[in-house]
Amino acid sequence: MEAAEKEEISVEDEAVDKNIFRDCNKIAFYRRQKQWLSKKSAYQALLDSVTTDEDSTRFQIINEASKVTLLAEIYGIEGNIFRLKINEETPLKPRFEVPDVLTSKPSTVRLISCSGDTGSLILADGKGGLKCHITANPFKVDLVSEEEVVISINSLGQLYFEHLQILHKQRAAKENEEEASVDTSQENQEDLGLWEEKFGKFVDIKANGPSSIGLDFSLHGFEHLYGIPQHAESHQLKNTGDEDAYRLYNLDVYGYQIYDKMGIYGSVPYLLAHKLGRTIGIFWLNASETLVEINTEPAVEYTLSQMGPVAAKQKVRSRTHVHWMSESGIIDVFLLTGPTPSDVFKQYSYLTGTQAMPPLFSLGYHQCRWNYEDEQDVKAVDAGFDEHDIPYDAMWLDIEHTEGKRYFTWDKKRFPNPKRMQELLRSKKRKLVVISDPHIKIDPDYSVYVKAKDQGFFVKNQEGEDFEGVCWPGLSSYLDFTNPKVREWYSSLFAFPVYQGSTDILFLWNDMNEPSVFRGPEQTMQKNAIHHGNWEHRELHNIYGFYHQMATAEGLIQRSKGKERPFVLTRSFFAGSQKYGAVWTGDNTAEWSYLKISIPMLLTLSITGISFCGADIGGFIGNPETELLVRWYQAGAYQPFFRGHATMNAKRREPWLFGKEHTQLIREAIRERYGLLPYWYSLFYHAHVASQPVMSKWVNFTYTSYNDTQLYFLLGSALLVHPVTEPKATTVDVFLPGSNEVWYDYKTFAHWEGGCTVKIPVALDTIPVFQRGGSVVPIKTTVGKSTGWMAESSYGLRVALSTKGSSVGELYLDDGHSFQYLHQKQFLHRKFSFCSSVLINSSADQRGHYPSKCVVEQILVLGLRKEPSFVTTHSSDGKDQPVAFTYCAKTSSLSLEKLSLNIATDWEVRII
Ligand code: NBV
Repeated sequence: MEAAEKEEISVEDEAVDKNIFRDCNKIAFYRRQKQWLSKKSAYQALLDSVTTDEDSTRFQIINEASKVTLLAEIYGIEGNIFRLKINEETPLKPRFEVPDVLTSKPSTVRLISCSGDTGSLILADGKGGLKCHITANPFKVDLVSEEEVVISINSLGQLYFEHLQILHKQRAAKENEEEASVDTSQENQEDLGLWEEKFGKFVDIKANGPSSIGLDFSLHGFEHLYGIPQHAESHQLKNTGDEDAYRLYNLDVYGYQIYDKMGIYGSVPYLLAHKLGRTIGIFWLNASETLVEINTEPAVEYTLSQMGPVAAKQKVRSRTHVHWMSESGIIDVFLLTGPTPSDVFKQYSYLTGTQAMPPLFSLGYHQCRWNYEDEQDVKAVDAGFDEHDIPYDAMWLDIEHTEGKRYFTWDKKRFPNPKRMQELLRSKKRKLVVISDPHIKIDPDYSVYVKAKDQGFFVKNQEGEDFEGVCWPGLSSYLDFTNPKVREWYSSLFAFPVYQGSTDILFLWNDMNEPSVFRGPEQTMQKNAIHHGNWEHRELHNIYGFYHQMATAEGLIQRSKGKERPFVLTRSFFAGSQKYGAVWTGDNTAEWSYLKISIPMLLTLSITGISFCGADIGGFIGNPETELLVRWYQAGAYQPFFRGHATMNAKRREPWLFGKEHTQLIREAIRERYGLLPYWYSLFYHAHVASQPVMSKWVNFTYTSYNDTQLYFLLGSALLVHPVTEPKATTVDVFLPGSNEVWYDYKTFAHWEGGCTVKIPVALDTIPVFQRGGSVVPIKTTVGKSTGWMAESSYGLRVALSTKGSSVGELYLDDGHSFQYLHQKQFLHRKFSFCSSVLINSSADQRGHYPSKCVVEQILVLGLRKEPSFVTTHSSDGKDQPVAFTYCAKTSSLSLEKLSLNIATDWEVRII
């Protein structure tokens, strides 16, 4: 690293300097909302102003104090979604509405206005399932399902809307404006930060003045809430009280503090609430800085009357209040009414899109380090994997592979022949992933800079000049990805002839895209920097990284003329980033506590749409002790994005550097991952087409039957993983959910009934994994050097029987890299079902065809109580063939080996 850079950030320094970052009380719009709300001035809906058209119902809302009218619009959206928009009726200038996140204009369902007395209005979706009850004074909206109020809006009266004003000084200069509605008593109060806000040495001058918004939602009967990543916090959201809101503000926080609600790299302003019989979601579509307070009021039972023979008891359901506050924009909120978790996932993905189908290689193991020094280093590390018989799929190059951090270039000394290096990797059926950050070095000899500058593609400062900030290359300008023209141009830079030295095995990594600006306020861009359309950075800060990844993914698709799936990893993200690739949890630390926190962090990302997520294996900062590294590989092998990474001054930690025994343990963990790839790929297909998260905790089990404090998670609905996250562990208490379930230890085949905690003995080679009875898991029976070597290898099926003796499962496969599955339906989707002692392989989707010669070679049936007399296979042409089998009475398991049943055709295995 160059000396100048060292001055900017000390990579040795592990503790987060909290003075660099603001907490709620240092955020002016938060203080203003709190102060104003304490005065309790209510809004009133003017229901005689109601108008209805095909799409929406509109009416005015007025606040007695400010006298400014707001316009509310309520939309019914296909699939049991309600949308409420509130904006000023006649704002001084347009307010920012987040573009590009909704996948298309959502189809509306006409809401019919039913009865309602003078002070209220009832809207129904026509099917009678859901109603929306609007009360005029004070303004409140109740969403009612089956006569029960599910969500109330503004029942705490926290609707807050700062109308745009003319700056007092300007206004005073104008004539005839005495009656303008600015509250001048507030203007002088500097600490309210209306036009100017100070933080340390930074002053944020607000050309548009205060523009903050807020609204409360009461979720009736709900006490379990999840979502609003990204925080290094527990999966279940905690009560925040009044002073400790979850902050959504994308920031580069090196070695972020854990169990903390401060904003880190990405934001998804979406949360889910779950109770017996209903799951709902609230999606707050706003890209400015946002704070969320959560407070649960427990259920209370009280005596209504002491009169009469029996004192009547009344129970008030518990409810959780969610208070959203954003610095700017409009109120645009989607209420997803479920009722099942699966419905909510579909409703959310209907709005923001589903997880991109990853290329198969990207589900393998990734080897990264800041930095692999040069071509020789890459070659040696690559060879190390073969030498130690450890599979891996992608080698990663960090910022030093470029010519002075000029992205899209190569350091000529270190990487004199990048194509040669990629050809070596290609010959091993492996890939290369390189970094590309959004800051562009200011250098008149750097063509990317010159072209962007000439075309006016950089974010601007207040003076209308290119914004300049310091980052890795030194003084840099930042591409304005919010401009579609910039995205189009950036995408074109990935074309093979333009990106010299790149080949089709090169994929991308987007870092520092919060954006990270050294010496900037909170290490990011000033809020009054100017973007395309003259919007201030404050309006769209949280969506900057989303656009960067979008443009990169688009570039990779275009370089292949639309044929190949991209792979792009991003650090910063927003709602909908799942469409563009994978996300990781940034600069974590090589400590046991960070291994632990990776589990709730990834769970939260997964249920908010971002299934393809992971944490740096081993911890980015520092040097993990060997045991921690092994345990981290074991956990990471069962998490969606699986990459080892380390910072520049950490010791080398390729898997074979820790002695034979530990190499073997890491090898084993990685091999387990590769063995399960058919299951992983099928789960991702399910996420892609049916919106279901790959990793989850309570989705298949209600909250009454799950345990938030324990660090386990489910992969799909078949596997439960409880990684060992304690040093020197000899046992792990594993909670197995679902009182009607049976769970089988993946290795020993021991089984337990669900709904209880079991003590599992663990050694250093134990990864506690359990298969749910009732599931079939497809695996590969042999593991290759990389996913590419395994395309033709045989399958195995692990059939774990339910208490009723049945099970079902699926397998999805295609070429693993192109879009042919989509355009030409070149895929296989098979269904396996076991019932009445017969296992059937049938088509799950007749539309798909893929000429696979692969066979099912092994079948393992767990939970078979009786030894069979014989086993036969029955093919679709009517032929029966006896099969040799081994039955183990102790573990109630049946094993069939050396089968040769084509995966693509229908057949049965009959156990008699
Ligand atoms: O590009 C260097 C690193 C990268 O290795 C890491 O994964 C990112 O999270 N990057 C941050 C910038 C430097 C961090 C100190």
